[in-house]
Amino acid sequence: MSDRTIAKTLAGCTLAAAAAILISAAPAAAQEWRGWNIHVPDYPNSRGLDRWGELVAQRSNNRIRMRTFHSAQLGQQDEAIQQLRLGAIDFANFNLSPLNNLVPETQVLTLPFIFRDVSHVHKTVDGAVGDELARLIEARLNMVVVSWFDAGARSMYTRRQVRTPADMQGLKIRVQTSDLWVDLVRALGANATPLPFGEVYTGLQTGVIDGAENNWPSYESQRHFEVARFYATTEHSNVPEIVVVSKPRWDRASPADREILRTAAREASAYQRQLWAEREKSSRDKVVAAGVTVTEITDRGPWQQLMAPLYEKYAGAPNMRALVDRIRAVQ
Ligand code: BDP
Repeated sequence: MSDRTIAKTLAGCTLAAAAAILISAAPAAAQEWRGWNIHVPDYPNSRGLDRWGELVAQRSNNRIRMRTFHSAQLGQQDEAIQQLRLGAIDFANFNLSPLNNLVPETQVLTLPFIFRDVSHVHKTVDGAVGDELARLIEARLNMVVVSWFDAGARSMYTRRQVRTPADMQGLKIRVQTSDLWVDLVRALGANATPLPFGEVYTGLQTGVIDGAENNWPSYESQRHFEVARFYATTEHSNVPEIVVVSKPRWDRASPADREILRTAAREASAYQRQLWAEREKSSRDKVVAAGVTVTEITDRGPWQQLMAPLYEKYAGAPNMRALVDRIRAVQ
C-alpha cells in the first residue's frame, strides 16, 4: 500500500466515524416543519395552528419545531396544495372546497344546506364520515388529515343590497376554485368568478366582482366589509376545514411522534372551535359597528330550492348519494 492509499483510507475512516456519530445524534436533532396558512395571525385557525406547534414542541422536547407562515406568505392556496403533496411544505390548514375537484367526495360536505347546525358538522367530521374522507384525501392527495377546524356558515355579501334570490340575478360573485361553487352561484342566476382569496378585496374595490361569500370572521379579517357593505345571512354552506401533514413528512415521523402530532392536533382543534365561536360574534359586532347593513334571511326556503339541483349533479352517483344519506343520519 502506498503512503497515499493509507492516507486516503485513514481519511475515509475518520469521515465514516464522523458520519456514524452524526447519524446516531440525528434522532435528537431538531426538525423544522414549515406550515402554510391563508389567514392573518390573530384568526382562530392561525392561533389553532400556533397552539398545535407549541404542544408538539413541548411534547417532543423541542425536536419538532413547527412554524406556521400566516397570511399566505408561502404562496396562493392552489400552489400550496401542490407543494404539500410533494412534501415541499410540511403542514397546512385548508377549507375543503379547493379539494372538491381533486377528491369529489369532499363535495358532499360542501353541498348547500347539508348540515343542520354546527354540532351536526362536528359529529360528522369527528365521526366515521370524517375518517372516511380523511382516508380518501390521504390516498389521493398524499396528505394526512390530523384534525378538523370550524369554518362556520358562509353567506353572501355584495356591493348592493340582496334580500331575495332574485336580487342575485346577473351579479358577479367570487367563488373558490371548485366546480360545485361555480354551479352554486349559477343556480342563483349570478355569474361565478373564481379568484384567490387574497384578490377578493381588490376585486370588490375595483368592481371586477359585485360580491363574494364567506363567514363573518373572513369577511371581517380580510376587510371585505369595507368594500362590500351588504351582508345577507344566507348561510348556504357549512363546508369545514382540515389540518393536514404532508405524507412524505408523516412517513418519516416515528409512530410515537405521529401520536404526539395527532393528539396535539385534536387539542388544537378544540381550541380553534372555541375561538371560532367567539370570533363569529366579535367579527359580526365589528362590521355592524363599521356601518355594514346586515340583511337577515329568515326564510331560506327559496334559496334552498334554487340550489337543490346541485344534489342531482354532485350527489347523484350511488357512492355520493350514500355519503349524503350517512351525513343526514348523523344525530
Ligand atoms: C375562508 C377559509 C379559507 C378559504 C377562504 C376562501 O377559511 O380556507 O380559502 O375562506 O374563501 O373562510 O378562499
